[in-house]
Amino acid sequence: MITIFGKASSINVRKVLWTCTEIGLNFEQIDYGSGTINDVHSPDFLALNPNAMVPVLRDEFGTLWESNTICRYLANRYQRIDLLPIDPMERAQVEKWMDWQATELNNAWRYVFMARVRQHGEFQDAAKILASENSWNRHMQIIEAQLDRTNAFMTGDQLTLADIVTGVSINRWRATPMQHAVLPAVEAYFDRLCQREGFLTYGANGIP
Ligand SMILES: N[C@@H](CCC(=O)N[C@@H](CS)C(=O)NCC(=O)O)C(=O)O
Repeated sequence: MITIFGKASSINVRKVLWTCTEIGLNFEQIDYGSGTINDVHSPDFLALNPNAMVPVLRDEFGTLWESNTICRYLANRYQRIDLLPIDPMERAQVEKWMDWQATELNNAWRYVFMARVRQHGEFQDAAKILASENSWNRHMQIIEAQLDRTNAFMTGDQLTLADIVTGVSINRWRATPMQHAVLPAVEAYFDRLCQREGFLTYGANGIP
């Protein structure tokens, strides 16, 4: 049995839940993280992930943390070469977007998301909110240009792990109250993703 530790409101947990759904895996999900009754700082959880963060995956083979690593592991374990191709360049194109999402894109949205969605008191500097909003929109323009090229998914005609990490991020961008750049290719892509059960359940499910 696969167990996913982490709340379904977490963007990083949602990537993993969507990947499981895309592969057709049975799993149990246990809520962990702020806002749930299960504390990531408990000794039991820290033994799973010393970073005190979700998601964590546990299966018969071992325990893993880091959401993108978990998604790659699942695609490899269940031989879903459509989600993570074998050809080195094709695979690297998918991983490029995964790394970019985890580093560049995530850093862009953090401040304005904490301010506007989480309404966190420590994230209320107006200049920083604007800078984060502008940076987030600039990063979204990069996705727009890529989707203009492929006219389908992030790396081509097929859905890959690049779309799972990008899709949850686009949902967050659309659902965060702020000024949004006009991005028609991103909107068409969002509609395309909405045809997938995994995205409807864990991506476009009303949670930013
Ligand atoms: N790089 C990590 C980041 C994980 C992360 O930031 N998780 C957040 C939720 S999205 C978390 O666990 N926060 C602590 C909490 O919710 O208590 C990954 O991709 O798995």
